Amino acid sequence: PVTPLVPKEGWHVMHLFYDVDHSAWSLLGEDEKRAAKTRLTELVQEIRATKDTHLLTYAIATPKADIGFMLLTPDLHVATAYEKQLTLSLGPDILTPVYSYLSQTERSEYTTTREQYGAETLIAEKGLTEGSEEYGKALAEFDDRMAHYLKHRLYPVLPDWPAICFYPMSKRRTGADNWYSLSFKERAELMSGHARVGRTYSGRILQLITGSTGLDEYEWGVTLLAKDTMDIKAIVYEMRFDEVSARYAEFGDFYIGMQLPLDELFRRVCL
Ligand code: 76R
Repeated sequence: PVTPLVPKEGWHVMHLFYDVDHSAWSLLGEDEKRAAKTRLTELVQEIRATKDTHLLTYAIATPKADIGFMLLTPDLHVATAYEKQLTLSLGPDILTPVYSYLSQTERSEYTTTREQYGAETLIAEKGLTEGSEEYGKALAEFDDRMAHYLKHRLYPVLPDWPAICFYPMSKRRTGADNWYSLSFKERAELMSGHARVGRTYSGRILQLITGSTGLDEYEWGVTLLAKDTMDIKAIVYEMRFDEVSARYAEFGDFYIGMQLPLDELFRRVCL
């Protein structure tokens, strides 16, 4: 047996994008087509039944790709085995990989601590007096939110919200704009501005930031789930004005998908 390749904390994450080869598909008989779809359906069920493993299935808008999968699982061997099986499940040559991204869930380097968040923010945001009962309550609420947030970063359970947006990004390293030559304090301060913008989208955007330095082309994968594509457009636009993105962010290609159960997904991509 192969020794599992599991990170000390968190999971491996693969974003997989495929084109459907309709000329290869059209050569299959009706029985073969039905058998192929059953194979993929059973594989998806098997993956979803695996411990600590999640799989999102979605249709991609525009011809950038047809089908997208987001796979989260601890062991890189398991992730890779499932990825190969997903690719082949409809038969050889039916699903052609067009883009993929490998990353890991990670805790944030800058997650706001109680001390950082503390008095000033609560007083400014909620008009509370330090030491009052409401102030204590607000701090406790903050602790709850952060505990939940930390757990979500490493071991996320993603909701079935219909719109999914994926793009990779890095922090700039050119000339005077080198994120990696800033001190921790400077970076943490900048990131708190980023988090402030992000928090105003609570309930509308579910974001998952996964780290990919040394694993893939960019430094992070950004996955955004939303109920309204306008919220995706709005948050990405608003963040462009925030210094962290305005000055330091570099982006890869954007993929927009619609989460769908498999039978709907087959219909959507004309299988
Ligand atoms: O509350 C907290 O303290 C968590 C703060 C937080 C961190 C540390 C946070 C909050 N993010 C963090 C880290 Mn984010 N995020 C992005 C993008 O398109 C763009 O311009 C950027 C893409 C979006 C849309 C987004 C949304 N974030 C990061 C990191 C790691 C940086 C590093 O380590 O240097 C990246 C790359 C990144 C990018 N962020 C939030 C959001 C949202 C919606 C939140 C609020 C989460 C919440 O509190 O519910």
